[in-house]
Amino acid sequence: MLPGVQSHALAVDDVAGFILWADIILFAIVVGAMFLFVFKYHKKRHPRAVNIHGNVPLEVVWTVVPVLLVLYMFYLGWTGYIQTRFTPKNAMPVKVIGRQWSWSFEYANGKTSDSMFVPLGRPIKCLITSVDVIHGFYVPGFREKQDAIPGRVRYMMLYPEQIGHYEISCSQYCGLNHALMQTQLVVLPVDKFNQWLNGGVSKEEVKEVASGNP
Ligand SMILES: [Cu+2]
Repeated sequence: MLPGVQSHALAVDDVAGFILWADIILFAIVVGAMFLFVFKYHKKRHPRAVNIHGNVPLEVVWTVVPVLLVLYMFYLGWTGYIQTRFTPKNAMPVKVIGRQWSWSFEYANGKTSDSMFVPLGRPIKCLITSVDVIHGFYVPGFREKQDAIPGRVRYMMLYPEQIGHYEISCSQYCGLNHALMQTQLVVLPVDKFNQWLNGGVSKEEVKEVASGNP
């Protein structure tokens, strides 16, 4: 898995890790008990089967424990999710447009680009749409994705916390060249970003600035 590059990504990894370990432990308990019972209650040792009519404490335990586990998973997932739904006042809007088969980005001053450039430390409100079929705007390093739906604008928050280049791809199968629908999210120092936004430097130059990081 790619390294997570923002606190939200780490929250997602925490939930995935918790669920994975809960699964491994529950799997070991269930399969372990199965093998134990096959051995312990083999007909050689228990020639006569005994009928059991319920066990209230046991039933309470196997109801309450899974409910608590699932609620805790929900809590972890929810707290991570709301981080991506909350829009801070200083958020910068960037239009994200999906098409067969490329992404383009549009800034408030009308500048457009085929790679996404964002300044370090400023929340980015991606306003995501599509001009043809359904695409999925996906930034794996940030553990975030949002469908791009024709005729609708959906949003997704990004919190760039490290300078660097990050992969962007399409997460909805959208036709022949779906797999090639890739570009980059480039997180720049604020001054470089502003220079690029106002046409002072080329995208090759600013990409150079952010290289050396992931
Ligand atoms: Cu697509």
